[in-house]
Amino acid sequence: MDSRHDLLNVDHLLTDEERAIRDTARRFAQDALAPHIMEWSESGELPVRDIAKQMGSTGLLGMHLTGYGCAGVGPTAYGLASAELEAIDSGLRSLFSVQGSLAMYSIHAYGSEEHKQQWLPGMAAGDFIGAFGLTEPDHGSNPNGMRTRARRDGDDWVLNGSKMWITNGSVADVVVVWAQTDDKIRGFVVPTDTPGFSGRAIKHKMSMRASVTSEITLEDVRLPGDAVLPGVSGLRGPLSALNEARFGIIFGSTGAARSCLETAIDYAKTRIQFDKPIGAFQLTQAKLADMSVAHGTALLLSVHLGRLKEAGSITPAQVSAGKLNNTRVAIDIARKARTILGANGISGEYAVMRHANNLESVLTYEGTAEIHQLTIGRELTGLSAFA
Ligand code: TGC
Ligand code: FAD
Repeated sequence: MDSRHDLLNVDHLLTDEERAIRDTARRFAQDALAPHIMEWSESGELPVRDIAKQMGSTGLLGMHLTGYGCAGVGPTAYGLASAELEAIDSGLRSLFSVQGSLAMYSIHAYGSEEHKQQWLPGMAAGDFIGAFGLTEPDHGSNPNGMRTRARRDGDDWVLNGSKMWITNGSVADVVVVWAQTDDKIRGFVVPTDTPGFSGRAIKHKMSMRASVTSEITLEDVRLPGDAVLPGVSGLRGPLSALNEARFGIIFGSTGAARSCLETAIDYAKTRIQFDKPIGAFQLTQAKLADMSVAHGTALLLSVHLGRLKEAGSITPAQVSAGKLNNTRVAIDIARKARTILGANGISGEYAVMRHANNLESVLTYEGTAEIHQLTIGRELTGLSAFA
């Protein structure tokens, strides 16, 4: 690794296996994704199935899960792969996160053996696309208030309600839908060809253009009794899946930050103003130095949290701290990089504005920055702002 990527030599803290997995993910991202990202982002059209197949055959989907065709790698290796995908685009990392950490994780952790056999191998291979339906039009930060409801009808379940902002919801084969029941919130494995299920892509996004984001409607969706995830009830189900995906974002956001930093350094070395490369001006160097230190410390924090996760001791407040810090750092680096590129900073020819716009979503989804502040505040004071 050169110092543009890794000023603090965080690479030194990785095992050979972690480096090898990171390098495989980097090669895949550079070869299969980077050449197309500008077109996908500008058109707002993402070939999800094709990309999922390629991610699957590279062993990326559900890579931190064990069995059922999943690679079973450690948390740090999973995080490093996440960063390589997000170095291309946060939307591509979203595809990876939602498939592996939200949809597959929920089925892996809480599904019946039949659910696992039916869905996980195909999802790991990228043959089936998964989505995770928690957010509703009127219930984002507070999913506890959700109105989607599952009621018993004989042996069946019947679901009614709507979900909003669901990544891949309109292109998925299966959606893990969270719904109120008489016995708390429960998760349901919903094949999208079930009558009454419909998904519609949300258009006119200024962020995450290389990602499919959808609205889902459930109208008398009738499912067999065994469609419910038997292993969990209450908000603990979706929140534990979110813990996995938020962990991926801790690393992932450093990838977007790294891409912006590299672009800014390259640009500053070659753009001449006042007869000098702009990188020779002290103000530009100050920006680059701050960006590099912030990126390096975010990466260090990621690896530290990865080690805590490996040891099984990471807490939700620590995950919140990582997600809060690293998404803020990444968006700040993207915005600083944008200034260094001047007018070129707003051009799609360079990745920085695309990353900055994507990071607005990353700051909001998987728990907004404010929700993570309040989670940390609750840990520090023992007082809940949500109660
Ligand atoms: P609270 O009373 O704290 O907890 C309820 C139950 O959940 C357990 N729990 C957790 N379990 C595992 N991991 C965590 N991080 C957990 N946090 C809480 C807790 O132990 C309890 O279990 P039990 O068995 O005792 O009932 O819940 P609360 O109502 O106070 O929570 C409030 C709050 C605001 C923290 C929570 O509602 C929250 O996190 N809201 C944010 C919602 C959110 O993040 N939505 C994301 C939707 S998915 C998405 O954005 C995908 S983006 C696409 C992509 O990833 O690329
Ligand atoms: P709100 O909850 O309405 O919040 C609005 C503002 O109020 C925020 O600043 C928030 O921090 C603040 N606020 C709310 N409550 C408090 C409080 N108690 N104290 C202080 N401030 C507060 N969801 C899914 O379920 N599955 C997905 O796959 C998915 N993919 C997504 C993809 C994209 C591109 C985006 C943008 C979102 C996605 N989401 C998904 C939804 C995402 O999780 C929600 O947008 C997020 O949880 C915030 O909810 P909200 O947008 O309703 O904002």
